[in-house]
Amino acid sequence: MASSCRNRLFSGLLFLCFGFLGFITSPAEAAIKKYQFDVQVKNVSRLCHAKPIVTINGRFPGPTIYVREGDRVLINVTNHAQYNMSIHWHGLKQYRNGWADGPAYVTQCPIQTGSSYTYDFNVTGQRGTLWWHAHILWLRATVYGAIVILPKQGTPFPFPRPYREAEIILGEWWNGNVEEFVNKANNLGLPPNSSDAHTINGKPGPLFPCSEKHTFAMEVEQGKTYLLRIINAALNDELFFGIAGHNLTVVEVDAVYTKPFTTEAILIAPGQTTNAFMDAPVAVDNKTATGIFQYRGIPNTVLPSLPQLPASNDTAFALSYNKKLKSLNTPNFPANVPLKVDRKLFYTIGFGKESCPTCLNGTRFVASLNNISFEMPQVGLLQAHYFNLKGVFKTDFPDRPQTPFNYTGAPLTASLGTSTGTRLSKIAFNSTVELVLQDTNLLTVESHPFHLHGYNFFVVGTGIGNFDPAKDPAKYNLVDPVERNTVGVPTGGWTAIRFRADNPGVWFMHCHLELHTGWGLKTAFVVEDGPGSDHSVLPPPKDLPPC
Ligand SMILES: *[C@@H]1O[C@H](CO)[C@@H](O)[C@H](O)[C@H]1NC(C)=O
Ligand SMILES: *[C@@H]1O[C@H](CO)[C@@H](O)[C@H](O)[C@H]1NC(C)=O
Ligand SMILES: *[C@@H]1O[C@H](CO)[C@@H](O)[C@H](O)[C@H]1NC(C)=O
Ligand SMILES: *[C@@H]1O[C@H](CO)[C@@H](O)[C@H](O)[C@H]1NC(C)=O
Ligand SMILES: *[C@@H]1O[C@H](CO)[C@@H](O)[C@H](O)[C@H]1NC(C)=O
Ligand SMILES: *[C@@H]1O[C@H](CO)[C@@H](O)[C@H](O)[C@H]1NC(C)=O
Ligand SMILES: *[C@@H]1O[C@H](CO)[C@@H](O)[C@H](O)[C@H]1NC(C)=O
Ligand SMILES: *[C@@H]1O[C@H](CO)[C@@H](O)[C@H](O)[C@H]1NC(C)=O
Ligand SMILES: *[C@@H]1O[C@H](CO)[C@@H](O)[C@H](O)[C@H]1NC(C)=O
Ligand SMILES: *[C@@H]1O[C@H](CO)[C@@H](O)[C@H](O)[C@H]1NC(C)=O
Ligand SMILES: *[C@@H]1O[C@H](CO)[C@@H](O)[C@H](O)[C@H]1NC(C)=O
Ligand SMILES: *[C@@H]1O[C@H](CO)[C@@H](O)[C@H](O)[C@H]1NC(C)=O
Ligand SMILES: [Cu+2]
Repeated sequence: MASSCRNRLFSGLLFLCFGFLGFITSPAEAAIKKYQFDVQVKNVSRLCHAKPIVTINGRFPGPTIYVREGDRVLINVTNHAQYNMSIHWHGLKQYRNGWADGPAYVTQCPIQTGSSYTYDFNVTGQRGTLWWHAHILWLRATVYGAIVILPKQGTPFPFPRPYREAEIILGEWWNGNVEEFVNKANNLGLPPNSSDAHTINGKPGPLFPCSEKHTFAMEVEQGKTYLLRIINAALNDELFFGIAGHNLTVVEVDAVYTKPFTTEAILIAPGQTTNAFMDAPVAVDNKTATGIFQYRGIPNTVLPSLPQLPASNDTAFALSYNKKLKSLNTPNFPANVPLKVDRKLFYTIGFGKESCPTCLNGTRFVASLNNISFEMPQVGLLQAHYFNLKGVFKTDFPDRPQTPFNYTGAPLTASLGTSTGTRLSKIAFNSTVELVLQDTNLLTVESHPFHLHGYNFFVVGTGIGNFDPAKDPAKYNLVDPVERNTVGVPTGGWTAIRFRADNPGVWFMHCHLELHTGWGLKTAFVVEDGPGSDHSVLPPPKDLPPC
C-alpha cells in the first residue's frame, strides 16, 4: 500500500561489458581481504538533476567486495558524511559475530561523523552473490554494493563455468534529498514520495530524460555463456527482470545453489539476489541486448525490442516462479531441512493507524507483527543482551496472535490500535524453529519480503489465504525447499520457514521494504548461547562504536 502509487516503466539497455573473471583471477588460498570504505558525500547527476548523495569512496553503486569462501574480511568504514552510518553485509551469517552484522541500534550503535569502525568477519560455508547496504535511516538509497563470494578452491562449481560474469544491481533513484523528504513525510504522517526512477547499476536507462549518458550497457559475444549476478537493492519495489530475446537459467539465490530452471523473467524482491545464466539469443544481433524491468504495481507495456514481462499483478506468475525455486540438494550441497520442530511461531503482518495530533490527518500509519509495532531502542540490542543491560528490551514477544481472526477475510478497519514496544523472542540455542508469516487484511493486504539476519532458512511452504495448521503442513516441501535469507510473503497469503537456531546473538527480522520497516514491521530474535565456549557470542571488538 501507499508505496504502490506509481505508474511508470523503467528500463535499461544492456550493452554488456563484462570485465571481471572471478572464477579464474582470484587468489587460490584463504586470505585476509582488506577494504577501506570512506563514507563521502558526492554530487551525482541523474534525470537532469545534480544532487549530493552519500557514497562509499565516491562511487555509486559502491565497490564490490570480492572474497573467497574461508576468507577473513576487514572493512574499515570511516564516516565523513553528516549522517550517522552503519553497514549491513546482507546474507552473511556472521557466526557468533553479530558485532559485524551492522543494523543500527540492533547489533551496534552508529558510526558517527568523523569516526571509524572495522567490520571483521569470516566468510564460512557460503558462496555466491550477496550484497551490502547502509542499515540506518533511508541511506541505503545510495549506499549499496555487491558481495561476490567465490567457491573454495577445489570445490567444484556445480554448473558449467561461464565465459564471463556481471553484476546487475537494481535500485531506486529520487531527485530530492531522501532523508529530508522522509523526515517531512513522517512529520506529516504521510508516506514519502515514491522514487523518480529505477536504476540498473546506478543508471536509470533511456526511458528517462537526460539519461543517454546514464544507461548501463554491456557487450556480449554470441555462443558464450554469461552469468548475471542480479541484486534487488530497491527500497520498496519488488521487480521483474528479463532480457529481450533471451531466457534466463536460475542457478542460485541468496548465495545458495538451486536446481536450474529456465524462465523468461525472474521475480526478485528487495534484499534478494539471483544468479542466472543468460541463455543464447534466439535470433538477435550479436552485440546488444535490451533489458527491461518493471514495477510490480503497474500493467505491462510492450515496447519494441524490450522484453515482455509478466503483468505486475500477475500473482500466478509469482507463485509458479517461486514453486520452481528448489535447493540443489546434492551430497556436496545438501538441504539440511529441520524435520522436527522445537518451536512453532505464527506472526501476523498488519497495518494500522495511530493517533498523531501534529500530523495532517491526526493519524499516521503503523505496521505490526502480532499487533506489536517495533520501537527502536537508543542503544544496541546485542550490547544490551551481551552486557545484560536492563530496561532496553523485553523477551515477551508472543509466539502467536493474542486473538485469532479471519486474517485475510474482509478488510478490517475497526479496532486497529496496535501497541508499540521493543519486544523480542528468546530462542534456545540449536533449537529448530518454524515461523509462519501471515499477511492480513488489516487496512489492506500486501506482499512483504521478510529478511532474517544471521541465518538462512528453508521456505517449506507458502499459500494464499489463511494458513491452515491442520492441512497445510502436509503439503510442505521438506526435501529440497529453497534456502535463502529473504522471502516474499504473498499478498493476502502466508509463508512458512524453518531454521536451526545455531547462531547465538540478537538477530533482526524485518520487512525489507523501507517504508514498512520504518512503520514498525520488525522484531528480533535473541538466540541464547550454547553450552560450549565456542557456542557463545564472541566478545565485542574494541572499536565497536559507542552510543
Ligand atoms: C553540488 O550540487 C549543488 C546543487 O545541487 C551545488 O550547490 C554544489 O555547489 C555542488 N557541489 C559541488 C562540490 O560540486
Ligand atoms: C580506518 O581508517 C581511518 C581513516 O583512514 C584510519 O584513521 C584508521 O586508523 C583506520 N583503522 C584501522 C583499524 O585501520
Ligand atoms: C575468523 O577465523 C579465524 C581463524 O579461524 C579466527 O581466529 C577468528 O576468531 C575468526 N573471527 C571471527 C570474527 O569469527
Ligand atoms: C512529492 O510529490 C509531489 C507531487 O509530485 C510534489 O509536489 C512534491 O514536491 C514531492 N515532495 C518531495 C519532498 O519531493
Ligand atoms: C488524509 O486525508 C486525505 C483526505 O481525506 C486522504 O486522501 C489521505 O489518504 C489521508 N492520508 C492519510 C495518511 O490517512
Ligand atoms: C557479429 O556480427 C557481425 C556482423 O553481423 C560479424 O561480422 C561478426 O563476426 C559477429 N561476431 C561474432 C562474435 O559472432
Ligand atoms: C524461452 O523459453 C520458452 C519456454 O521454454 C520458449 O518458449 C521460448 O522460445 C524461449 N525464448 C527464448 C528467447 O529462448
Ligand atoms: C491485473 O490488472 C489488470 C488491469 O489493472 C486487470 O485487467 C487484470 O485482470 C489483473 N490481473 C490479475 C491477475 O489480477
Ligand atoms: C474469511 O473471510 C472470507 C472472506 O470474507 C470468507 O470467504 C471466509 O469464509 C472466512 N473464513 C472464515 C473461517 O470465517
Ligand atoms: C491490537 O491491539 C489493540 C490494543 O492495543 C486491540 O484494541 C486490537 O483489537 C488488536 N488488534 C488485533 C487485530 O488483534
Ligand atoms: C545441534 O543439534 C544437532 C541435531 O541434534 C546436532 O547434530 C548438532 O551437533 C548440534 N549442534 C551443536 C553446536 O550443539
Ligand atoms: C548519531 O548517533 C548517536 C548515537 O546513537 C546519537 O546520540 C546521535 O543523536 C545521532 N545523530 C544524529 C544526527 O542522529
Ligand atoms: Cu512490507
